[in-house]
Amino acid sequence: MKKYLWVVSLVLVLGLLLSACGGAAAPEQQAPVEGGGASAPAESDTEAAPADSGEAAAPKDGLAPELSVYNWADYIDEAILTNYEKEYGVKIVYDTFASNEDLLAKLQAGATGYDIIVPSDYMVAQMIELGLLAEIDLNNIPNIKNVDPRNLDAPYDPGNKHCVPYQWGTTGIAYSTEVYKDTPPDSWAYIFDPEKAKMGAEAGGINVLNDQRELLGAVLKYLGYSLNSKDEAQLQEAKEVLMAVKPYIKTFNSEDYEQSLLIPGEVVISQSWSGNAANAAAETDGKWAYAIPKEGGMKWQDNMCVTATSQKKATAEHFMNYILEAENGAALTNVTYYSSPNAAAKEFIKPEILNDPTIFPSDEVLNKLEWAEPLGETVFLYDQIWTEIKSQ
Ligand code: SPD
Repeated sequence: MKKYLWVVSLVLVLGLLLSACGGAAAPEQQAPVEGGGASAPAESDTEAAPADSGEAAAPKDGLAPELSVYNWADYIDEAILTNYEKEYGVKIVYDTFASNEDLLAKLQAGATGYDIIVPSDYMVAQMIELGLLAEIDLNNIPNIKNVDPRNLDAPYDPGNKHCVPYQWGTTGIAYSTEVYKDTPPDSWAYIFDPEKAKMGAEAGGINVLNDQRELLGAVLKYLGYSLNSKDEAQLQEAKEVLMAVKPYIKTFNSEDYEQSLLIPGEVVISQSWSGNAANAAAETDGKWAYAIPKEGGMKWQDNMCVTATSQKKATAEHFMNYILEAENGAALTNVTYYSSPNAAAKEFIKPEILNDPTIFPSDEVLNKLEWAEPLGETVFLYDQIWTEIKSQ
């Protein structure tokens, strides 16, 4: 927090100096500012820098020439970015992260080059508390009307003062239907019980999400506890469970594990987000399937938010409004296979996706699942246990 304030002060002082020299551009046209030694996303780092041949068009309507978006891996329809660039002349610099904690660490290290970020529910609350998010003006995002009211005004951001919904989903188990044809994994035991984990390892391999809230949360559910547990004994027990199966875990991967599901024999079972699993199922004609364990798991919603350091709030709000257009909301889900919070998008979503209960689960299934909540001071215990698990 202190470091954050220091960086903000530095940016303000630099801004004042520039305007005193008469050389400052209009706020929406300033380039991202680097801070604290952390780098802003370079174009060569981008996952989906849209390729546009020829001269870039001038930005329309007073928009900034460039906007930086920092999102989860495998979570965009690249055509949306290209179309936005063509339509509005705003170049999108796109970069990805692996977990909410990685995103937070990046911002806390002083990176100030990101305009739009996509944190999940509990992380939105944490970031608001840390002063890392700007307030947005919903008058500039009229397509908010397209969003299902059930996805708005969540406890982590009352009144959507900082963020608007992007996509939502669940966390469960993706499994090879060939390997697990007689025993579809209906329990986290298939990953966290040493005997079953050994079998998964011998059959090809187990992947778990490289995400501390997700992985510790799944073990806590397996043990019959809340995934928001702040009880030290329960957390130590969860750590022991993980340490016992660690030798059988082939990869801790939450970024490109979907690709590894498609390589025969690479992995046969994986802790997975619903959309990645549904994508693997579609791409393999059902050689992969998805199950929500009987002990329950996590439901979550990711959100588009503007960073407190962004100099391009109006352009960021314009882009967020574009994503919330019905056709764009549908295009996102048709590519990512995650659930859409956009009610108006539903008529454009492919029927096989809209009717897939792993992508749009019933209320009965959703009621078995828990939202992750901010952990307060206990976050340090989670950090410590996570470091021990990863390093031992
Ligand atoms: N591949 C995209 C994954 C998005 C997952 N975000 C939600 C994580 C909640 N813990």
